[in-house]
Amino acid sequence: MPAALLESDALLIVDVQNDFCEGGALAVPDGSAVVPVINSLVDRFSAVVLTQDWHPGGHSSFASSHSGKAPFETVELDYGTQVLWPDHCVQGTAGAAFHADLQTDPAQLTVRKGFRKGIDSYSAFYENDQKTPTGLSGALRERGIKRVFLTGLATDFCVFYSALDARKEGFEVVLLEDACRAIDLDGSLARALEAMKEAGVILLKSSDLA
Ligand code: VGL
Ligand code: ZN
Repeated sequence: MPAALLESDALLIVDVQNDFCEGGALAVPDGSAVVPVINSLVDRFSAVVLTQDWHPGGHSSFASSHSGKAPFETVELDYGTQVLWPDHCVQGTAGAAFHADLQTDPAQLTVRKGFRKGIDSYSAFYENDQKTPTGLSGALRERGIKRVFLTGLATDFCVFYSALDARKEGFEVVLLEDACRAIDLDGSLARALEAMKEAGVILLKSSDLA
């Protein structure tokens, strides 16, 4: 089922940052493999948006901010259960920079997220309280975007929550599976793929684009 690209399509490149790639603080297995795939796509879309995980030091999603807690344990925050992570993507650090080989020049907008100390933000659209918008929906709508193609890291966290929120916001959503890689914590990848399919997200490969 090849998909022909339209003017009303946007490419969303989620968190292709050094800390999520090999050697980074929260490395996603094979994370940098998404870079050449995404680079082959950026010139095919007229709307290209990057997201950048962008935490202040001491962020509430860091295990180091909770005494007695280790990375990948959970904690209850005001807005619900939060997975705790190693310190990562701290504002202005090399780990927060985009992968050096990622072609960022064609992107017109960068959405930074997770910059409020007390609240994490996986989704490119809403923070983890599911109420605080990033402004991305409005930006896409004002440009006439109807369909969002999702790529980047990690399939089962930031890409996943972005996909669900994009559906809630009324966009058609395509997940380009070979342009994403997962953290896969306790089966989170399988759960995310199932939930995305249920929400009407279409799973394709970059080679399916006509
Ligand atoms: C992400 C965990 C914490 C992601 C960001 O980009 O998927 N995951 N911060
Ligand atoms: Zn983060």
